Amino acid sequence: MKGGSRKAEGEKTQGERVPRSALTNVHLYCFSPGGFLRGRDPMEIVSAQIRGGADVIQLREKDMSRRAKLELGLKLRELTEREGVLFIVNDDIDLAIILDADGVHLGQEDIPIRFARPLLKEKIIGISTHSLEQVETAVKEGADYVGIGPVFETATKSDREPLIGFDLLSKMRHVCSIPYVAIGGIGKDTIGSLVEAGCHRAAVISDIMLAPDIEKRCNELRRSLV
Ligand code: TZP
Ligand code: MG
Repeated sequence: MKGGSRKAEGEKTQGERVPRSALTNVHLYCFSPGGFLRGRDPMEIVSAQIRGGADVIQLREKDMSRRAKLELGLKLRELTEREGVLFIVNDDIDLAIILDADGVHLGQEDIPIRFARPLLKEKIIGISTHSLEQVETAVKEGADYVGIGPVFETATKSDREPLIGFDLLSKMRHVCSIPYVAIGGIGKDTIGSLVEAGCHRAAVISDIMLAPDIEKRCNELRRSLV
């Protein structure tokens, strides 16, 4: 693992599986390339994010067959385990179990936590939320973290919910007892206002995928969050 600052936090050692409690130290939440691949090597994109300080890699591939996701997921599992980075699978509980991922990320329309938990046991369950009510429900039902957004306009998710507003984002540290990760339109030009609102965890897709130097951009973003 290259992230010296993360090692200094004393949480992860190379080659050791990352515990669920590592969520506390998550700042930069990153993704597999999805629609941003553009002829590049997906593993190189993810490796660059990890070198730049990604704390989480989520396998999020909306247009891949499950077989292709399995194949990419096997490589990502190996890489993230070696580097001491959390590995989360989007949407697909079966695939998270097959890959022995650290957890799964579920949306409001996916399988509810009460059905997912018995299958996932100690694994991490993250839930996408878009309102205070959804946050409270996710916490009550036993989510390990929530995603909260979209914070800003984004072209990455076509079926996105309305923007959550800074009122809710600023309130989150008082009303949400589990780690929360802001998402939607976050990048080098917007991350400062997130931190001003008391949020130190961000999930970022396009700003990283479209950056001329992915490692450098991740490094900048992560340094803004701590
Ligand atoms: N959920 C809410 S907004 C979003 C998701 C998955 C997309 C975030 O992508 P970007 O490019 O960082 O705005
Ligand atoms: Mg989903």
